[in-house]
Amino acid sequence: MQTISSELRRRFDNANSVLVLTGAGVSAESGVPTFRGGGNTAVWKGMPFNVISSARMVGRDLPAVWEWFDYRRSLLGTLAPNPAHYEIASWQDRFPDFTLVTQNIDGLHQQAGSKNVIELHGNIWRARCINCHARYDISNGDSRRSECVSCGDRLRPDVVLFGEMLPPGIFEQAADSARDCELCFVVGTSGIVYPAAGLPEIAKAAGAYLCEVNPERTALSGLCHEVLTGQAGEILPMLGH
Ligand code: BJW
Repeated sequence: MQTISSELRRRFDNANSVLVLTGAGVSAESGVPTFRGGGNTAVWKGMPFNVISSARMVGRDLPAVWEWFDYRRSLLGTLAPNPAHYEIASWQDRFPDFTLVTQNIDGLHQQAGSKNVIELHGNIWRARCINCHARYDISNGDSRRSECVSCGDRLRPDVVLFGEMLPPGIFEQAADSARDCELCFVVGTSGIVYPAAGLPEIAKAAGAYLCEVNPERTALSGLCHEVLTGQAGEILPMLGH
């Protein structure tokens, strides 16, 4: 059974500024498949996710990209936040300076009550015009329009695919918080997708104490001061209580 070290307990109890970086693993206990390590989303109709979730595929076959995201929205519509999401949401009232940065596009942190979430890779519940970049909420019901009201061009999912830039300023905002934090948690990410995976390095270089929460070792485990081995929904509530 994983325990919390006295060093981490002391730091957690006294911290002013805390940053949490989450990845797909934080939603795994809600039933959202991760990208790496098995699950239904790793392959879609014979295509690996890094092929279908790519800038190239938007150019080549936008309807196929929509089919993949429509399927994932339909799955997500049946799922709910888990204890890890709720625990992280409670930390925004616990620490004077708290930042949540997520690579996830599922919106489950917000559903659990987290505010001001920095979403590095966009949100599956929004569409965006490929021409004028107007954004549309597509969280209500199954229907979504396929053309932009403003300019008539095609819509695409408002998410960051492989080979695409992050939304302007968003990484810089996360990096500023990483530079300012005393304690940084890296939860449920394989830590191989950049620039997100660079945030813990930035935090450590600025003097933060790094703690990973993951059932498996990752590309970032060696960088962390402490590794808590286990499911986020079990480990994180141990910290808060
Ligand atoms: C649990 C658990 C439980 C299970 N509790 N844990 C520098 C070097 C090399 C390459 C690059 C570089 N900089 C940029 C690149 C290229 C690329 C990249 O990083 N490639 C790497 C694969 C090498 N990056 C990009 O393209 C980014 N853009 C960019 O950098 O722009 C500049 C540029 C432009 C053009 C050319 C070059 C540069 C954009 C990245 C966008 C990522 N998009 C995706 C898809 C989003 C849409 C969709 O959902 O379809 O985002 S990819 C996918 O990976 C998704 C995730 O957010 C992201 C990270 O995955 P994550 O969250 O870590 O999940 P998993 O599945 O990998 O891991 C789950 C973990 O959970 C595991 O560790 C489990 O053990 C754990 N777990 N159960 C806790 N209960």
